[in-house]
Amino acid sequence: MQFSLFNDRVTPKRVLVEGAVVLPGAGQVLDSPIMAILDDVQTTAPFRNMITPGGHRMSVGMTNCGSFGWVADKSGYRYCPTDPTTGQPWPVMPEPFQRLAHSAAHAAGYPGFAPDSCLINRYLPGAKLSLHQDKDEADYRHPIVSVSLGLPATFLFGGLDRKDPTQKIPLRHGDIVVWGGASRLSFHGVRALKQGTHALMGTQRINLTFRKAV
Ligand code: MD3
Ligand code: FE
Repeated sequence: MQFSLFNDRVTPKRVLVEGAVVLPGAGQVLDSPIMAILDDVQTTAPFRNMITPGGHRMSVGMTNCGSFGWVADKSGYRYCPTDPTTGQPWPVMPEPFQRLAHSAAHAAGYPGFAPDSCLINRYLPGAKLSLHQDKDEADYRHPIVSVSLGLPATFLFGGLDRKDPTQKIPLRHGDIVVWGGASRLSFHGVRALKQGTHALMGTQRINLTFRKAV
């Protein structure tokens, strides 16, 4: 068996489906810098509830850091070098984020991952993300690294067809999932967040997704 050496608890890494690897608790290396980093990012690029092309306001609050940020508006979904709400570049991707994304991808079998974008999702109680695919990136050979922080959530993942059955997986503080290979285009979503209080993160769930957008 192989082990993740990121965290104090020595935990096995787990293959969810072909190409998708869970590193339980590995994101806890961000425990000490995370609150200051989020504070910094949202001073420049506040969380906002984007409007989908269908006209729906998303319940998840979003912002970005890195050279490109994912944005939604009435005309579609895309990666943009500037924040549409301020016209300014997104905040630089902090070193601890870059290092974690690179090492998690490496541990999952995807060496050389150099993300140029980090989408930061904030879930308050009731917020959810309906089933979707991540298809706005230029090259699907690059994986996506997701880091869950704060309150636990139920993550849903299905297959390559929207109608494929979904599996439920609980994601807890510090859990990292690396999505590559055959899993890269699978449908996925997040159930409505339940109320609670997390010792470090308070009454929210934060999800970081690291992407090579361009
Ligand atoms: C499977 N975020 O930002 S993370 C998203 O918890 C997104 O905020 C969720 O879906 C969240 O697009 C889920 C897990 C995840 C992220 C990207 C994936 C799973 C994925 C890309 C392809 C396949
Ligand atoms: Fe997604």
